[in-house]
Amino acid sequence: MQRILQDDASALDYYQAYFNNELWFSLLRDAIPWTQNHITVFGKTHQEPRLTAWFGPEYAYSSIKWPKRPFPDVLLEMKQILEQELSFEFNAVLLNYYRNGQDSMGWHRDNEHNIKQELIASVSFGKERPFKVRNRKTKENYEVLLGNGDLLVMHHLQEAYEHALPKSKRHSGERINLTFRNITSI
Ligand SMILES: O=C(O)CCC(=O)C(=O)O
Repeated sequence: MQRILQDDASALDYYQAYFNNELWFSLLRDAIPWTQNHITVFGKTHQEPRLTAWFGPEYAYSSIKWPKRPFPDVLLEMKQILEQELSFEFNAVLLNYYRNGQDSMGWHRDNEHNIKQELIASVSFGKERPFKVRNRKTKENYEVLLGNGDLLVMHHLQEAYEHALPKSKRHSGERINLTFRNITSI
C-alpha cells in the first residue's frame, strides 16, 4: 500500500493490482445493466459522458434518482473482500463504465451528507486512466494512474479535496470503476 496524500483530516491510499484477476472487466461489462443518465446542470440537461449503475439503498444526487437495488452475486464477493481488508462495512456501490477516452467525470466531491466519510473505496478494471485529486483551497494536485485491479481508498477526503477523471486522448481504452460506500438511506 502506498499513501498518496495525508494531512490532519484526510488520507488517500493506493493498492496496486489489489484484484489481480483479469476476468473482472469483461464480467462486469457484460453482466451489469448499464444506463446512460441525463443530468441537469444550471438548467441545462445533457447525457452523462459515461454509463453507470447503482446497487444499494434508494439514493439521489444532482438530478439523478436511483431506486433501491440489491447487490448482485458478482459484486457481493468483491464487497466482502474489501470489507475484510479495510475493516469497514459497505452497503452501496456506484459503477462507472468509460467506453473510451472521451467518457469522463468532471471535478466533484462524493460529499452528499448521507455518505459516511470515514472511507470510500474505489476499484478500477480495464485500461489505465489518470485519476486526479486536488485540494480545493491550495489547489495542490495529485495524479494516480489507475490500472486493472487497482484499489484507491479515500479517508475523509471529500471536505478539503475534489477529484476527477478527465477526458484523455492518450488513455482511450475501456475502463470500469466501482466506488463502494456506506450510506444512510434518504
Ligand atoms: O472513475 C473513477 O475513477 C472516478 C469515479 C468517481 O469519481 C466517483 O464515482 O465519484
